[in-house]
Amino acid sequence: MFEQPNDFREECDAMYRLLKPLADADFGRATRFKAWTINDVLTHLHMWNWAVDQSLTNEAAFTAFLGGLRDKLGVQGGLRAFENEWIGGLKGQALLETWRTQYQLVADHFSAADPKARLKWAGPDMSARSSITARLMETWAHGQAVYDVLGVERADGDRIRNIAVLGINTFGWTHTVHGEPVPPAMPHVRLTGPSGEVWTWNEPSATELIEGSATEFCQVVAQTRNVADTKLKVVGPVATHWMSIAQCFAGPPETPPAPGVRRREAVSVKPRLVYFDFSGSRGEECRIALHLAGIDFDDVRIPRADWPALKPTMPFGSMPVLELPGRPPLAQSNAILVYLGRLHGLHPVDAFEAARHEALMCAAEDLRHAILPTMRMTDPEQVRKAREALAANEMKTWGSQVERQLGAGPFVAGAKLQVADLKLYMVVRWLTSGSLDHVPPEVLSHCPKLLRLAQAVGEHEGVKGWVARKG
Ligand SMILES: N[C@@H](CCC(=O)N[C@@H](CS)C(=O)NCC(=O)O)C(=O)O
Repeated sequence: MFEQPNDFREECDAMYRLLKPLADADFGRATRFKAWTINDVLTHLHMWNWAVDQSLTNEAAFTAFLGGLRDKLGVQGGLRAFENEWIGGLKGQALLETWRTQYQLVADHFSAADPKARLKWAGPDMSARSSITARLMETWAHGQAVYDVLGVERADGDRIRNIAVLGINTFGWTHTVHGEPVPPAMPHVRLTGPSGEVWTWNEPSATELIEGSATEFCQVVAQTRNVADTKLKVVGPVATHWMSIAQCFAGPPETPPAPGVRRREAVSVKPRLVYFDFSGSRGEECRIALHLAGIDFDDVRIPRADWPALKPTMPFGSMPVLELPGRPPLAQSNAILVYLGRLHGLHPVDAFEAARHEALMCAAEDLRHAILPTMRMTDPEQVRKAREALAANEMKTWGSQVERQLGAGPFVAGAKLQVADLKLYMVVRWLTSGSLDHVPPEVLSHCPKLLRLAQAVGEHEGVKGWVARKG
């Protein structure tokens, strides 16, 4: 087992998550990479993912594909025209799903392969490890244009170390492909990875040196940014020249983009709260918190039918998930609420008081988890018994326990609404709504403070504003 197939899968999953909420028409948007559309990028990645899979699992099919490609390249309008014909008009979400199915196969097949196995490719044969690393690099490099056109700052993982290594290993190739002699000594390279880890290569040197963000180094060697558009510290003639022509990919010499040409579009990127398309439970409490915090966010609602495909790409296979520009996705409703609460004055500053609120929020989650199995039962009689038992025991006990922890109110902290109140409100609203079969709406009638809290949240101007806004 080697790590690159999984790194490849994670890079693809991240882009899948980015693209899944888009409308079909959005895939036609032209990027800053040779005006390729998002459809073009996915088609290109998909065809070569398919090809690498053939190379691993069915060499004869790969050879036939390559022969066909070479025959047609001469008579057709180049590789893009070939790829367009190959994909047969597939576009938008349908293309996205096809790309996803194939990248998963590639990741599965390479995970089971011998990393040293020699595989055929368009250029010289490569090891399985190099082949899948090249697919990771291609996905990441072409992905940059997609993130850029959508105005999203990508949250990289340390898996980009694979691309940095490719950049280092292609120092000689970069010069050779440009018809230049390879300098006898490489500059010292010192990069900081996305996690803060520092990676170094070659002998320390103050006179030939490249230093800075690993992401920016990878962008330069993959030619998705001009070095002048980065904050990399580049010292010495060898380092300076290398960074001006670096090319970590095969093929003829390519000229890096001119300064300023490849960049993130200046669209204002809103935070996104991703959840199912209904106005309750963990998603709704996070939406209300965002609204109370005054944050303009995209309320992304995932249709049930799309969930099975998205589930494995979520941090914990569940929603809600909060996506902030340049950050990895944040899951777990309590973590989201506390994060928002801390930043926007909706959570106590005092550490102990904050922990007390968090305990109430955890208890609300415990109760939800106790109810969950009854949502999956199919036998009506079994549901009835289980719900009646819950109403008589866990729900009553939970209500009494929370009640004991409430003060003069109306909210947990007194006069000021906090995220813990939103959590309790959403659970109380659910239990007392009559929508949970066999749970009487009076189930919490022994908890006047808790009921008053829920009423006060429902009557809070900000909360009412959110509800009214959603109609
Ligand atoms: N502990 C998690 C639980 C998340 C959770 O179970 N979410 C439900 C919706 S409320 C979900 O995603 N269900 C679909 C699934 O698990 O496949 C949290 O608080 O966010």
